[in-house]
Amino acid sequence: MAEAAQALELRALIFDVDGTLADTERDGHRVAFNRAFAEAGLDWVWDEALYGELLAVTGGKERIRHYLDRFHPAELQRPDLPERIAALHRAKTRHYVEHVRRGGVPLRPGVARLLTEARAAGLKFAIATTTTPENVVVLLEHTLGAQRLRWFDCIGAGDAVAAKKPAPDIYRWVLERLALPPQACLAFEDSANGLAAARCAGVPAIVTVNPYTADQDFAGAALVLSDLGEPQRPFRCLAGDAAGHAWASVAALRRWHAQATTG
Ligand code: XBP
Ligand code: MG
Repeated sequence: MAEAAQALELRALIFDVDGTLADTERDGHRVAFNRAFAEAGLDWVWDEALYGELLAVTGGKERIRHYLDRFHPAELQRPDLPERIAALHRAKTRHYVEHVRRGGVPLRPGVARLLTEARAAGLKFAIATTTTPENVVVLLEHTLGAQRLRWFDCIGAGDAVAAKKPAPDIYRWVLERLALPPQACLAFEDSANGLAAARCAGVPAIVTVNPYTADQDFAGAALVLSDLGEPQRPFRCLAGDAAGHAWASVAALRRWHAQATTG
């Protein structure tokens, strides 16, 4: 007799950062890149529309290289290219960290509430992001506080792995440290690149869209939502079956995880 697949219990939540925990890109990272370019005497300007296109490439250093390839290909011949990109990116990180320290980046709806509830329910937390580790730490410290930063068992970020999203490497790196199988986790992402990374690592994923990613293809997501929602401010369910829930609670996550892992 064929046995029904035994679904694994939900044990951990793995969060992307940029676009998922907070809307960091348009007014945070983009502005920081432009400040770094101006500081270096360069006339490179990434406006909102261009930045939306450049987001197809994850990772700031990789994004600068991609921009040069498209708009200033002669730059790629410079023998000091890796050092030049690294220096620009260090300056960009400094500007971004200053921006977050000034309180310039709030968490998205439902994030702080869900973390508090999920912590009380005994779920583990991890981060899987392509951004630089110090950007993650400063964002979490300035929004949740230093105490709650310690709620995260593992922060997988930036160059911890060679291949950034959509490659699954950062998810595999995190899963190894959590010592959990992918099906015992739920990922939160905002982009097709992030969803691809989670899915390729076998982690079911919920997508909360933002203006830069709303039109992307999220086939394979467990659920696509406008945001995580609050009791007084429900999310909009854009794809999938939210099973009657109107905000992401622990009960909702357990249900969505079961739906995603039992098919
Ligand atoms: C985030 C990124 C990052 C940030 C910039 O993607 O692509 O590059 O835009 O961060 P995801 P750094 O949310 O899919 O992880 O400049 O520190 O790389
Ligand atoms: Mg993201």
